[in-house]
Amino acid sequence: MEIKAAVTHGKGEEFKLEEVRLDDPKDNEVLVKIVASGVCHTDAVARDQDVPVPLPAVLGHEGSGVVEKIGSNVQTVEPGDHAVLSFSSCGHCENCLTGYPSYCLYFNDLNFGGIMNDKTKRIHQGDQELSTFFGQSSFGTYAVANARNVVKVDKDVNLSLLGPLGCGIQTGAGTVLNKLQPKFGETIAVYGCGAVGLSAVMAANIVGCAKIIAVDVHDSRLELAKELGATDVLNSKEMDIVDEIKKITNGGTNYTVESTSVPTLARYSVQALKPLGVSAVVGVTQETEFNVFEDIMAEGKSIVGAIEGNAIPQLFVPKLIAYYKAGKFPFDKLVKVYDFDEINQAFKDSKKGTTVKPIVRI
Ligand code: FXY
Ligand code: ZN
Repeated sequence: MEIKAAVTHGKGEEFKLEEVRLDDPKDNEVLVKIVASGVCHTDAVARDQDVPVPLPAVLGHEGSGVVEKIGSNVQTVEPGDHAVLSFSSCGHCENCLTGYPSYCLYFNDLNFGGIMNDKTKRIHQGDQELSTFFGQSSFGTYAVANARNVVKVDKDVNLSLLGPLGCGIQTGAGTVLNKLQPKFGETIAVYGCGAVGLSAVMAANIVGCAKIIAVDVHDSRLELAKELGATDVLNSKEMDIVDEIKKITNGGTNYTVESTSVPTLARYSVQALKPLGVSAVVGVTQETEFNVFEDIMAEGKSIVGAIEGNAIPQLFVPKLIAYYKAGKFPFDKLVKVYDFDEINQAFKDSKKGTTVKPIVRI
């Protein structure tokens, strides 16, 4: 079928809205009429080729929409269902089989390699094949995705807001609820108040953390963090945050979520823990320095990684939606909606920090 998509032709180039052809879904796949798509930093990373997704490509990996057609083997959704699209995984490797699809052994190929699960592509323009991103390419009017990427969601919520639950919001909330699992009354610091960090703040609030300390350089985001449940907010431009966190908590927090990708903050996130504390790094930090003995070993601390909040999207996203409906996970406060032809502006605002989570209405 002919669809309209935001095509990325070359490294760092602006998205261009163009006609492309989309193949029919294969046996294990689903055709989804996209209603909206979140904008995630990882789309910009792919556009700028900091991760070499083969170009040309149709990016977008936080799609939401209505199921239009299903392949002959698909049993999990049917036409007319509302759906959120999440990341790709193979379903048969050891990590998929043990309930950790975001550590799928083929994660990089399937999400960043431009291909679908059967290693072929679905999007064409003239005689060129375009890459699929995260098995969905949600910056288009329709998307074909493997059924494993598709999460059926309730129909009584605004579908156009739900796409980010498939990546950024799932990452932040899942890092707290699935990976760190703080107990009621424990303490946590969250570095970075973007969509990932603020979702971690909301999750810590759900758990009942006694101290939720949000750290950022933008006062407006710190204000929003307070509204979402942060008990204390720190502007890291104005103070030594390790000292300050230790003061507030009488020696450090039990947990940290580091979502900024700023290398020094990865180290601080460990230093500001109390003994035996755990820091989860979810910002893509390449290198930083630790004094392994002082920073980690001597106080029995851990630093751990997490991808996509250790979530199984089909289980986790509906839970987040239930909390949203109950008023306990107000992720809509992070969102600003743009028209499809404003997609480049949406990325600019996200980079500037004026919009926390842009969503483009397709
Ligand atoms: O945007 C989604 N999450 C990613 C899977 C996080 C890892 C990104 C690695 C490359 C930028
Ligand atoms: Zn993402």
